[in-house]
Amino acid sequence: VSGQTVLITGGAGFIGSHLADALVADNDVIVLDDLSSGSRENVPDGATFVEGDVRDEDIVADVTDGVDLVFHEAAVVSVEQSIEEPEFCHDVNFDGTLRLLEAARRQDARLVFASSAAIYGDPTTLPITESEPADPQSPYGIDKCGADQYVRTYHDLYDLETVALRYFNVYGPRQTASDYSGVISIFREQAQAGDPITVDGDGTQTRDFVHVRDVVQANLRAATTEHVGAAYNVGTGDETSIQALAETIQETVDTGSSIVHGDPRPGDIERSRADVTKARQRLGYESDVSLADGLATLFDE
Ligand code: UD2
Repeated sequence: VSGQTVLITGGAGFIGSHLADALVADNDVIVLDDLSSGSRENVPDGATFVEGDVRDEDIVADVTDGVDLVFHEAAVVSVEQSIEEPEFCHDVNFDGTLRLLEAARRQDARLVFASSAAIYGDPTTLPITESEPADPQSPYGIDKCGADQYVRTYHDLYDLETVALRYFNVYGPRQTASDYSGVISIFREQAQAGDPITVDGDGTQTRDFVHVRDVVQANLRAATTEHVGAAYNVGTGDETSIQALAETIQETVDTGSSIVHGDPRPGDIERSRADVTKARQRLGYESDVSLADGLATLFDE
């Protein structure tokens, strides 16, 4: 990707800012972010930063004027928060995506969408292929599911170049630890403080943890692929239980943290593991970062 005008929504956030880093040298990068979870320092020098919300039609019209390519990463990322505030999450995750699609249609810009493995709910078979029936179990999953369908249908209806990337559990540098952030950043902070590591339920639930570097790679490939109008899983193909994750982090950080078990989370998915064959074949995507290596570099920082 070079010589393009690129909008990254959520570009001050965890995933979007890594994408901005990868693109800023060779493209005109515009970052739209409301700083609700991202921060200004994440935005690389050379990118144009606009503070604003994807729900705001005027701002979206402004920042998309003249763009060639949109990476739509802005979202409420927490499944838990979506259960507490379903309407708010719907406005951002569903309506926000539709707004960006309309803007992309006006500009005839390619749009790459941050979809999610949450759309599959509890899958009927593992590993999960893209043809697994969608059965989301949370407002978050429902909105990502509808938005993912919209993204692909905009290709069919309007011949817009769109790609939906179904992220599995993304982790890496700049993922902040809050009540609503990803489990690795939460466990890391707990362990570093010597506090108990809080496993929800018995910890047998599994996830496919994919490093943000792999997610950036998938996005760059999606930006140039000819295989548009499609959805692709972005994971590693491995699964790790939350209990095993807690133990690894406990041992790595070694501050004497205990592991405690709380109630299972409502709407929590039992097992998740990506089949990444389609992304490999059509996008040339290959996961480069194992969980062991990804955690090692994270804890070296
Ligand atoms: C993550 C993403 C979501 C979506 C999905 C796709 C985040 C915050 N959420 O949802 O956006 O893309 O993956 O697969 O990145 N857990 C604990 N203790 C804690 C926190 C979590 O045991 O303190 C467990 C939790 O019950 C769950 C697992 O860890 O089984 C992962 O939870 P999560 O919130 O990191 O991510 P998930 O899979 O709900």
